[in-house]
Amino acid sequence: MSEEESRLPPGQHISRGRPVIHYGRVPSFRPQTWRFQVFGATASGQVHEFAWEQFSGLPTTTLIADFHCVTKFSIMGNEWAGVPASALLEQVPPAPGVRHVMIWAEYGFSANLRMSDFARETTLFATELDEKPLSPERGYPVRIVVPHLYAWKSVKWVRGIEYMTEDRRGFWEERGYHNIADPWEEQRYSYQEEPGDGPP
Ligand SMILES: Nc1nc2c(c(=O)[nH]1)N[C@H]1C(S)=C(S)[C@@H](COP(=O)(O)O)O[C@H]1N2
Ligand SMILES: [Mo]
Repeated sequence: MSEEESRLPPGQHISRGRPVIHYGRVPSFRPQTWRFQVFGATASGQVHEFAWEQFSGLPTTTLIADFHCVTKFSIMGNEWAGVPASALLEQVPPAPGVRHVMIWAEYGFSANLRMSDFARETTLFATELDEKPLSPERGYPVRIVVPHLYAWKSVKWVRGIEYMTEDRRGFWEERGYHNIADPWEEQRYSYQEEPGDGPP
């Protein structure tokens, strides 16, 4: 077994290339009108908006991580750079009862995360892959990367986050995929959920 194979979650194989997958069209980026919104249960009770100039001025970090698609291929050793989720939590703190976060993208695509997954050190709003700006089909100008969960949670073309006191399913979670999506537990489908894993 190679070193990379030893990093594979159960049922996954290493992809040769770097496939691009998403539902729908690739949106175009208009820096003048683009806004990143933090809304829902913010501590201030207000919606916070970042223009592209502001968002791209936030402190960044880098992360090397593997990427596991629920369709069973994994892309190993991606080098991401971007704004850590923790920086956003500091900039716009959530209200005390917030336990979940919805990630919102262009065209209304969404994915939900538990706050504990969102707040992980390795959760990043990536603006670069392998030292270059993201390509349009990989999420330009910004995608979230949540490397410890199946890759549909790594939403491309992110436009905002919603702080939530109650859990709610996102786009794929409503369509039969697991609410939590831990690849090490092979949490692929919603029928595998245990009580407490998702909203009733
Ligand atoms: N906005 C958006 N983000 C998305 C998707 C999508 O359909 N729309 N698909 C997800 C899925 S299923 C996967 S596997 C990864 C693929 O990322 P990649 O195209 O960079 O390989 O993006 C995720 N992010
Ligand atoms: Mo996927």
